[in-house]
Amino acid sequence: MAILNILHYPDPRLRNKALPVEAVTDDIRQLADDMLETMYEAPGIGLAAIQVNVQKRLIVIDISEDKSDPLILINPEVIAAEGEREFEEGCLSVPEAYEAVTRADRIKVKAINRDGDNMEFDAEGLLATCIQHEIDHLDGKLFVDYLSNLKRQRIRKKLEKHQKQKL
Ligand code: GNR
Ligand code: NI
Repeated sequence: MAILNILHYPDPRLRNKALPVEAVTDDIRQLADDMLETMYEAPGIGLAAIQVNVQKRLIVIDISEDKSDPLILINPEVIAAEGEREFEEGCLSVPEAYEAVTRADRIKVKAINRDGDNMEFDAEGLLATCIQHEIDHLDGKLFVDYLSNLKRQRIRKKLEKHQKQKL
């Protein structure tokens, strides 16, 4: 197990597009386990491989209060969406920024699990929000892209300042 380094906005590597996982190997399972450990340690409720600089379509999620419900989704896709829901989002790659984003409220998801089996399930509420947020990462998209230019610039300037202080 290992804690991985999480990239921070505006790192251009967060704009990379992730490629489909061709086969669920032990290496992929190891990456998923390291991502779960990294997510729990952060702490967060989701993490996409792009955030740890791996260009593969792999996300992990756990919205439980007690780390009891880890979900590993490989090549996840939203195949149906209904309704709208606004939720105050945050992102481990955009520390200390929280803003409302509107997304579908109910989705049908297709993915591959850690055993390499296809699966399909329905998600709603927080889980639906989180899955859409993570799939956006795989396409190089961040929640700040849904905000006004002004809000996004403010967030970017604040994070750039923090990063300079660390150098
Ligand atoms: O930990 C996280 N919390 C969160 C809250 C509202 C909407 C989405 C999220 S995902 C985020 C972790 C993260 O950055 N995943 O990419
Ligand atoms: Ni995020």
